[in-house]
Amino acid sequence: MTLEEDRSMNGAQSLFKSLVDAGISTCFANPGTSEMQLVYEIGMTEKVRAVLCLQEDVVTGAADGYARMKGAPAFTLLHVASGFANSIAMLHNAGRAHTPMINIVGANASYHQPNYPEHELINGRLPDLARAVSHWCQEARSASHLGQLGAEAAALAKTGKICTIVAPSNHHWDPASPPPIPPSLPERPKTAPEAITRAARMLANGKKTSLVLGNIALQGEALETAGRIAAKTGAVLLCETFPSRHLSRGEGRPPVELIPYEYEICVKFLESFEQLIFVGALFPVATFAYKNKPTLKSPAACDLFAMTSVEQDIGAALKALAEATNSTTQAAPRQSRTELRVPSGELAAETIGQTICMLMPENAILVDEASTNGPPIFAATRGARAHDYLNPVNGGSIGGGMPMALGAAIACPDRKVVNLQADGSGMYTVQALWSMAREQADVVVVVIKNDAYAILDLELARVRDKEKNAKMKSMMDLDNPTLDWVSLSTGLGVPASRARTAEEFHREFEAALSAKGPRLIECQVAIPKEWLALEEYIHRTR
Ligand SMILES: Cc1ncc(C[n+]2csc(CCOP(=O)(O)OP(=O)(O)O)c2C)c(N)n1
Ligand SMILES: [Mg+2]
Repeated sequence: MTLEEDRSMNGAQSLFKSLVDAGISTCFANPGTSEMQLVYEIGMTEKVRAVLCLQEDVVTGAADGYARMKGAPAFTLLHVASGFANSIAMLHNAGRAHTPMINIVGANASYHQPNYPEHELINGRLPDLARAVSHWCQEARSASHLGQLGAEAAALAKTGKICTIVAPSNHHWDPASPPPIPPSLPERPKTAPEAITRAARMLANGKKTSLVLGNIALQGEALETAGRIAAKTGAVLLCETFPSRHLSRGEGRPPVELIPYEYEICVKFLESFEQLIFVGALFPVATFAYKNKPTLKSPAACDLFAMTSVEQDIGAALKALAEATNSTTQAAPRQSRTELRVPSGELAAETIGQTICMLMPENAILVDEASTNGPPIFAATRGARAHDYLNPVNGGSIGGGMPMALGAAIACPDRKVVNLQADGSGMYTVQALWSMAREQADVVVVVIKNDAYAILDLELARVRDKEKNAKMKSMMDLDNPTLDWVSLSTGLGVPASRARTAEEFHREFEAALSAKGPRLIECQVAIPKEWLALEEYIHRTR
């Protein structure tokens, strides 16, 4: 019997077999009617773990966090075009972060689509929609095709791609052939030797230079190699503003500074650099255009050289650069542990950071969606115990913090996850708390509550001629009513407490860490004076 003749399974079983055979067995799901055969088959197998999320951006945000920490994809289960549409903001971030992911989007049975086309958007446009945020998207044409697409998607996703399979429901229940053996992964292309030679020359010419790292250059052996090169050549190690994958940092790791997001702060930060060499990282381009401002945040005279892209073999490129700069036996610099005292007084990003630096356990995962309060906490945690740092905002969509923390906790059940969560961003995907409770995800969510979309005050300062009025404020303030995160959290099943001083936070954080399972701490903070001064400066120099 050939593979085509063997119809011992249905399309859904063939699809799941193709994924499981490729080692992809964790599913973040929000199903509907057209996914019931898929739900049934997942229920019938021991091999797939399903995690229900109550909004689709939680599904894709969690799959992003999972894959970044696991280094391998999860798959999502989403319901028709409307469900998929809800998942797009976090898919967009995941795509920009080169996160591997497979989406299974159920659709109406192929023969029924003409009868109820609205479900697939007008005239079955779901694949068009999916293509906008997927590197690869295919609609299954038969039950057997589902398994074939699963095998193809599994191979491609692992190279850091978003793969979406649109799956009409009749192909789930119809008889299907077993899936083919997944194609093997193509080797990543190597960086051209000329590019390595050029970077080595730049590192030897005496100019102030940085190696700007992204993606897997920020982890493991690749980071060690970058550290050796930096120690030998005097280059400064920087990390792209929103690192794709994750950044390994803290005690014992080669220290890497984050390129700031905020335009004016970044321009100042980069002003002394004469050369930037990029290794799997993006150029420091402003996320948005600002009136009368250049788009690059680096100095106009600075020489920017993209040595290696994320598509290439980053580890091999760094090794080659280490050889070209005689750095292979050089010791990499090591971050030392910061010794701190228990902070006291005002609760602010700095004191929150001090506590986290003191107490966060070895090998923790720090998920940073603290927005305006992120940079001081990042600075305060340089000398924390060794940990991995995740930033969800790669594509500029906010709301990834809690979903990503959920996914990271599912991927790494033996590691503590600390999620720094700005209040406005957190409200996009607050449903993630419920899944954390249900899965007993080991996450401490630290909500930084400033009752505002504070960052937008800066952005408004760039364009306003007069003071902001009450109507403008009403579009950026989160008071009236103020959010009660303790109630929100407990209502969604996650025990929560509130801190108003540095001492209270220290106590609450220590208690939260000592328990296993999710906890939330609401931290009421003021908008810092430095931030108000920056707003004033931006307004004056607009
Ligand atoms: C999906 C999405 N919607 C809207 C925005 C626009 N936006 C950018 S920052 C921001 C407010 C962030 O506020 P918060 O998370 O409370 O952080 P804060 O600035 O107060 O520190 C908004 C609404 C966005 N980036 N992404
Ligand atoms: Mg806020």
